[in-house]
This record gives sequence, structure tokens and C-alpha cells, in this order.
Amino acid sequence: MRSAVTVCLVPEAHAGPFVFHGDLEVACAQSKKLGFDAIELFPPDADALDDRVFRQMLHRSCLELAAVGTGAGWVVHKLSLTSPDSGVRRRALNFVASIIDFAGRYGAPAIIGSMQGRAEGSVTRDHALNWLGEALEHLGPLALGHGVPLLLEPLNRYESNLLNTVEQATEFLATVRNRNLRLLCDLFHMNIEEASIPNALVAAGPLLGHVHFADSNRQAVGLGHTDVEPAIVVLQNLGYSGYLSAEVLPLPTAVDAATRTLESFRKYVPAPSS
Ligand code: LER
Ligand code: MN
Repeated sequence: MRSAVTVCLVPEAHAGPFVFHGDLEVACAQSKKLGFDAIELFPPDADALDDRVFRQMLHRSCLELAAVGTGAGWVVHKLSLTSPDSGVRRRALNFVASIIDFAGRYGAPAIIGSMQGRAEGSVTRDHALNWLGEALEHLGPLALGHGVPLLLEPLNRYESNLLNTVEQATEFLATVRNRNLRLLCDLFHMNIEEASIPNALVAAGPLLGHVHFADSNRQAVGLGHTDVEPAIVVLQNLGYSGYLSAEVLPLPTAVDAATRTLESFRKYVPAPSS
């Protein structure tokens, strides 16, 4: 397993659960200094960064790109893959496609979290899941073209009413024809929705593609009351070799949250001996 830490470049998401905000260069320098393997990026759009500059920044900091969020499509542009407005759905699809292409150039998967939207008004859950399924069938192959999966994240009930649990998400993915889709299991959402986080991870099994490493209060693991150890044991037994990525609030400070995250990570994944 590898460690990652989130970096948000979207001013509108300044209060969001991201460790570093705003200055990518500072975030990369801090992440390198603390010993993270990678950063996970939350950009405003796919054109926000100059490819050459970003590549150099990652290279200089010896960091990989773990994943890229698409949530700015919702936060900034109010796009959703399940909007009742077909024009909004189309623009949402294009937005996610552009992030898949951006992330794919760095060998990283894109994440569909809040862009999955919710069932409300005239949109029933069945309607929404049909549109979401169509979108994933279109987008999955784009990710495959970059040799990466596309990540779908079940969210807690206060953020979406489509897919709250791993069971709902695996049942839904079984109805989608594309096979290049994986689940992002966020320990914060799971603490709210799952009867047992370890059992849900077992149920995700080979569909598991990425983990958001967060405690019950959305702070760094170790600062809340989630019993993380049994979850890690399941991940180890599954042979999960992906990221534990800290999508947590920068509390008490960004550096404290990052340091605490890495301390928790190192309890289970010792640093490679040099
Ligand atoms: C939102 O709560 C979340 O967990 C993100 O990873 C998805 O946009
Ligand atoms: Mn998450």
C-alpha cells in the first residue's frame, strides 16, 4: 500500500476535506518532506495546470499522482451526470472525460464522487442510476485508453441518495457493461453507512481501486474513533496495493493532519529500509 495526501486547487472548496489548499508547489514540497508517496489532486478543471510544469514539480518532489477528483464540476459549475437537464448531463460527461484525459497522462485514475448527483425532483433513483450507468459505459473505455480504471465513490446519505454503501455500489456496477470501473472506499463515508467497514471492504474485494484514509470526524486517521486496524488487515489480506489517500480536514493545521496521517500509515506500512 502507498500513501497519498490531498491537494485542493479550487477556491470554492476551501472548507472541503483536503489537507493542502491553494499552493501546489508548497503542497508538493511538504508532502515530499513528510515522506508521502503521492498526491491526490482536486483541480478546478483539466486545463488548470501546465503539463510540463506539473510534471517537473512531481518529478522534483519524487511524488506520483494518485488520483484526480472531478468534484469541481459540481462545486464550481453545478454539473451532474444525473441532472434532469440533458445539456447539463452532456457538459458533466465532457468535464469528467477531460479530467480522465488529464489524470491518465500521469497514469492516475479520475474519481466520480459528487458528480454522480442525486435523485430529486422529477429524477427518480432508477432514472439517475440509468443515466449514471450510461455515463460510466462511455467514460470507462476512455480511462482504459490510458491504462487506468475509473473510480466510483459511494457517498454518505447527506451527500447523495444514489449509492451509499459498497453493497449498493457493487450491485449497481454489476448492471453496467463496462468492466473498467473500480470502487473508491472512503472510510469517512463508510463509518456513517456500513454496518462493518472490514466486512464491506471484503465485499468490495477485487473491485476495490482506491481508499480515502479518514477518521470518523473526517480528520486524520488517529484523531477520531474509527477502529482502522481491522480495515487495514482486510486490505492486507486482499493484497490491496493501491493508495491510502488522506482526504481529511486540515486540522489542527494542514501539516499536523499530514504528519498524523503518515504516522498512522506507518503503523501498518513501515517505511522501506534504505
Ligand atoms: C466527498 O465527500 C468525497 O468523499 C469526495 O471524495 C468525492 O467528491
Ligand atoms: Mn472521499
